[in-house]
Amino acid sequence: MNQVAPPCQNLSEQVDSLLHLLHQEPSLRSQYDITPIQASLRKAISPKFEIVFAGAFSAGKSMLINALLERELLYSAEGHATGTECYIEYAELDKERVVLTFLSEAEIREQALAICKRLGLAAPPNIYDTEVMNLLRQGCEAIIQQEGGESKSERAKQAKALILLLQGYVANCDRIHTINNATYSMEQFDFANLKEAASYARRGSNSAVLKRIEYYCYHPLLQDGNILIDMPGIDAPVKKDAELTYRKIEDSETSAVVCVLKPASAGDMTTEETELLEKMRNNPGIRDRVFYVFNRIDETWYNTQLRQRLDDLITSQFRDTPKVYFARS
Ligand SMILES: Nc1nc2c(ncn2[C@@H]2O[C@H](COP(=O)(O)OP(=O)(O)OP(=O)(O)O)[C@@H](O)[C@H]2O)c(=O)[nH]1
Ligand SMILES: [Mg+2]
Repeated sequence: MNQVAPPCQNLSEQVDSLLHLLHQEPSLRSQYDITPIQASLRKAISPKFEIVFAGAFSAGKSMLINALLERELLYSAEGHATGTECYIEYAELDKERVVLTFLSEAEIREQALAICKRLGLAAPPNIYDTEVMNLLRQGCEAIIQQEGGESKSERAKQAKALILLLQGYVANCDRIHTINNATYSMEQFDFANLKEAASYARRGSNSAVLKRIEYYCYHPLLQDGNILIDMPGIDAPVKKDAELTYRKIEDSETSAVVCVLKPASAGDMTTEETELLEKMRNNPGIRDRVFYVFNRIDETWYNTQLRQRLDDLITSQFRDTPKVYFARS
């Protein structure tokens, strides 16, 4: 009797030949985006489980990841702390490392011109000219002064974002390439450990020009292909940071989302948190893979009034959700 081959044998070749056939048929070729198929194939062959941590700024996403990994890896602080996508993947103890990926000059220019447009500043053809940079910086400083401080209004926040972007470019220009995203390992930066790299990438001028940072670190939690992804807050002052988080949640590579909420400390959810929840619940692709964490529970537990408000919130808005966790990181 013939033995039946297991269905996943030669999966890669089988999928490749199907994609090849698809490509040969002109009427089908342009209709299908093969990227999600390739992503699924990669996952099937070498299973990776990308877990995205999303939520408002200061909800405690980075600290929760640090608590899970039992080490102070990610930069965590009051205010807006994380400024770039952080991937944390498994490595053997003696092979721990960090890889930093920078934006390209073209991407930085595109961002700078988009902010100029929003601010109504004249968009110059060459933002990398020293004189143009000085003029832009002065323009932004004048806006911040008019608005009464760098976080006083949306306009002031945008002006501050442009200043950080230009500062980040000047500080890192020898590492930034024209079109490509340059990558560097921690040795090239002289970082003694992963934590030093995390501190370099905290929100500010460096993070403004970083595309992502990958930590390869040892922890049993990561061993089976789990990748933890820390994101900037959904209400981060720089719009592109928040957009990045929304895009990542909907990315075909994303396997699960840990939604870190902070009403535990205030009793209510913010507008941005409600919006995040609605977007996830309306997205059939991810809504069954969202876990809710009520962080900062220590600030609620012994306060009867806050605890009652949190209970009310959970019974009214998370009634049908079996995956609710309380955390103190
Ligand atoms: N009391 C209390 N404070 C916490 C808890 N978790 C985090 N914090 C504090 O909250 C602040 C913000 O924590 P982060 O982990 O940086 O918050 P985040 O969500 O990563 O913030 P962004 O990176 O800005 O989006 C830090 O000063 C932490 O010490 C908690 O469970 N309880
Ligand atoms: Mg953070």
